[in-house]
Amino acid sequence: MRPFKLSMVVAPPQAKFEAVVRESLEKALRTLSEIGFDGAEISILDPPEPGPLKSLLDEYGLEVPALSTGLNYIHYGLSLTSPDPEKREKAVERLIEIGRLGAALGGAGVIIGLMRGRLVAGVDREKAYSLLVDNTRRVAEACEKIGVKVFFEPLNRYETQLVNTVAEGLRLLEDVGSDNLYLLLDTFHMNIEEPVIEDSIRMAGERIGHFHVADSNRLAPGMGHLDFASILHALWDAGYRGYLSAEIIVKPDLEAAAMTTYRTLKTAMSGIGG
Ligand code: LER
Ligand code: MN
Repeated sequence: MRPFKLSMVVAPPQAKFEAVVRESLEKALRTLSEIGFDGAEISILDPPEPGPLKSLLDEYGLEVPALSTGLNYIHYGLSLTSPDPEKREKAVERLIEIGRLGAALGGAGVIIGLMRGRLVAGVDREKAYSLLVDNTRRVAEACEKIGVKVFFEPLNRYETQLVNTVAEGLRLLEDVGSDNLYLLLDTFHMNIEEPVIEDSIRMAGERIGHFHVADSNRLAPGMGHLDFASILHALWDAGYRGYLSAEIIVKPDLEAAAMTTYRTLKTAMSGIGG
């Protein structure tokens, strides 16, 4: 048995975000299943009916470890810290709605990444942080009742000014104070923000709930210069036993990127967990 299961982030073809698979869902799931992936992380814009999605996942024998949500910020401007109260409320509602979909898909966690928002005119840092804490708590508590976890992702400084590092992520978890809230760590962001990726993984320890992999250039693991054997050893030592979910720029094409991801991670995992 492998120490970690493998998935890849799949988004609708119209998604305005490049580090994801943007093919028809059927083709993406078929490709991942044929290569040997265990799951697919689905990026949700407008939550679909769970039935047909579940049938397709069952057909290809794939689980859903988590649902990404950032498209709701990119396409609709929904953010937990928006100066517009209506957008903030819609962001909270949308995350909970995605939580319900996650429950219907067997317990897929809900990701808060870009939906935390950015610092914009009209909301100062202190106010934005307090909105972030309060609204993240509302989502975490509602999702606890629904039976799905919430994963908060530190993002690098070029994407937001709110929670860039693992240390800031841990502080947010403490300020929110919910046992249903975990960190999602992403090697692409950590490569920019953390002094030593492995040390930050060990520091986050049991608070890691989900894990995104991409190489230093956000291409498939193996196409940049990150040391995945070392990173995955640290992740295992930290007690994490969940999915490695590839959130990558798909180049040169889906088959090649997925195959490179699969081979690199399989090799990096060999020798872990004995
Ligand atoms: C989302 O998981 C992510 O990593 C962000 O870079 C989205 O912009
Ligand atoms: Mn990510």
